[in-house]
Amino acid sequence: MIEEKRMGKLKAARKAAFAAIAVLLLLLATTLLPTGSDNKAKTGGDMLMLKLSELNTLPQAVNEKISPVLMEKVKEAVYRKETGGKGDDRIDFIVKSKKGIKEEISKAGPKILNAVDSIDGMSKYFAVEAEAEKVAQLASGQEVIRVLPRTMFHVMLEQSVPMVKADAFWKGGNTGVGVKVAVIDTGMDASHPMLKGRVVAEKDFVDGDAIAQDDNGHGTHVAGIIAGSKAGGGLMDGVAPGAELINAKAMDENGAGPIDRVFDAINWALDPDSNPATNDGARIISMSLGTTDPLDAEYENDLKAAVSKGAIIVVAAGNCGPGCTGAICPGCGGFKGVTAPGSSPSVITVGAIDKSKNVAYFSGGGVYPEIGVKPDFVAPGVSIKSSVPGGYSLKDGTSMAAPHVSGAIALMLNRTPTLKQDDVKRILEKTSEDLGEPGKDASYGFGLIDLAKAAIYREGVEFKVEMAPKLISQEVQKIAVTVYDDVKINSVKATITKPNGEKSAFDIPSTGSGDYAYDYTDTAILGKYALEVTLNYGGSSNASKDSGSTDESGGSGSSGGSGGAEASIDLFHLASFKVISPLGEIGMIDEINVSSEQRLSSNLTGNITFTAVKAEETRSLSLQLADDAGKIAYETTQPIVEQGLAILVVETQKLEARLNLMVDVKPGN
Ligand SMILES: [Ca+2]
Ligand SMILES: [Ca+2]
Ligand SMILES: [Ca+2]
Repeated sequence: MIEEKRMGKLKAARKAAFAAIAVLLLLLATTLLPTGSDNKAKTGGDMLMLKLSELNTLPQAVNEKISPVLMEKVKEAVYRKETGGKGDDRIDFIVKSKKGIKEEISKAGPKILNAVDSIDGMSKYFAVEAEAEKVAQLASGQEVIRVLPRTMFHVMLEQSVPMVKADAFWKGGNTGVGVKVAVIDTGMDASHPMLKGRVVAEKDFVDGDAIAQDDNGHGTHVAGIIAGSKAGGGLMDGVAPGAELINAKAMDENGAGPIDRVFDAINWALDPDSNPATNDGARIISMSLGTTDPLDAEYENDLKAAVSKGAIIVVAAGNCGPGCTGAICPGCGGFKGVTAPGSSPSVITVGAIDKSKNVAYFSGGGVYPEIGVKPDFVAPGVSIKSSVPGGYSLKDGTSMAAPHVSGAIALMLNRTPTLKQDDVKRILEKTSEDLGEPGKDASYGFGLIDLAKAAIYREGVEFKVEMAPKLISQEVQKIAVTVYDDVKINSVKATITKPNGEKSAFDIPSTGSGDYAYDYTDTAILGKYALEVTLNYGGSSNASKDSGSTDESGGSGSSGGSGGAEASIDLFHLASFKVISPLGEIGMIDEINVSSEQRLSSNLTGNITFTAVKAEETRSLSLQLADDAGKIAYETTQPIVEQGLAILVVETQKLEARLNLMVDVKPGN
């Protein structure tokens, strides 16, 4: 609700500011203005300064609700107005508020352009048009959460599919069938031979109707890269020719669209029939759009909400790369780096490379505080051939690179439907071809996605290591490795780091199909042993038949090679086990918890608990508490019986006894 009382307070605050500044300006005017300068100039100056000052002296509670980016726009508009500059002082902005207060917002004066649920469904975004000054008034409304810029996105401008090696998935029968990919763009020509039968849902958020026609060409091009198919008579296949497209038109014929429309499109794409019980929502949201404006944290939360609802968001890195100079990259206006929302940590960001795997001059990248390196990956984005209304055309841009990754993820989800965004990102990270500087870098991210590697990548359940978590000294540790998938295993190697830091490396030999076992006998030293098992598999499928089980792993750094040969992949499993004395764990206790406080004070009872290792054995436990000078302040010895969890109650008389616990378990009689 826009509260009248608060509005009153705000006006009062403005008046006070007005008075204070008026005095100050009078002084300035008399000292600084050249003599003879006319009244008009003086008045103009006064007006401007006063207005801007008002904005600078808003009550803190109001000011905090206004996005800094929007505040800059407000000041610009006020400046324009006061200096008699061209343009309207009415601006578009967004009021984020509790739901159901549309009327209150209307009453406050602005024209409501759009009303969209936030993606977490908890609040509402009202896109409004009003005088710039209304921003402060609206921010003072009690039910208003934040007043934000109406961030405008713009779309960014092919044999590229073989470069990401999509056929590795196709051969396994995974072409994206059953996976829905939403494309938030300029619409699609659904009758194009390449897209025939591929579009399962569409909505137009520009016209507000049910037909999301493409009046620009960009969306049809992007759609063809993701899920175009020869099946309907198309010239070529996209990355995931079996995937289903959700056509959400949020961008107009000029390729521009405000953020509320984009969010509206995302909300719809996640559940097109507005029935949570039906499974018609997009798993992947592909956005080849961006803005050079920073994205408000409030909007970031919506992207995060979409991901937590199970969506995987793929965004172009934008076309404001380091090679951009004025005329070449007209949309950048001097900005260099990754455009938003590509710059968001909540999305998978894609840059563009050419056919020689060199980063495109326009491909955005950078290292950002708290976010790290962007983009995350690169994909082909120079001279990409795909569908446009009425035919085909070549286009350049990270807009073309992002849909390669969206299509790739559709293939991955076809094979493993349970993958979430983090899983997908991790698998692509582990399998991408590192380009440029070693490791993740601001030009290439983790590198060029490599679906030949991703198609054979296994993790988790498919590779299991079993052994005893605890051993008595001199016992044999039996390490068993089970491989569940029908893949060619090159080697299973292990390294054990003993408690004294010594390492021993050995092969774990095969004991039958998918089974590997090794008896480790060097267990004399008490303590924790770290085990690392490295499973190497894959490699050229031709070589695999002949080489049998010999070790010829190319290592993790081996490249994809040519002719579609598969690279080998290392998988790691880390584990540890403990070797204890036959008498139990002398001097070692798994867990010690003081359940009261870290400092024991006078008359405080502290509970010290520890987990017993060997039951049915009586021990005694002595506990010493030392004071600041290191002196023993308290000492007790009590017999305890270890059965599961033993509890020792300690009472201390001394104030602030320090928690220098020295707990020593000795075998009892
Ligand atoms: Ca339409
Ligand atoms: Ca549904
Ligand atoms: Ca690199």
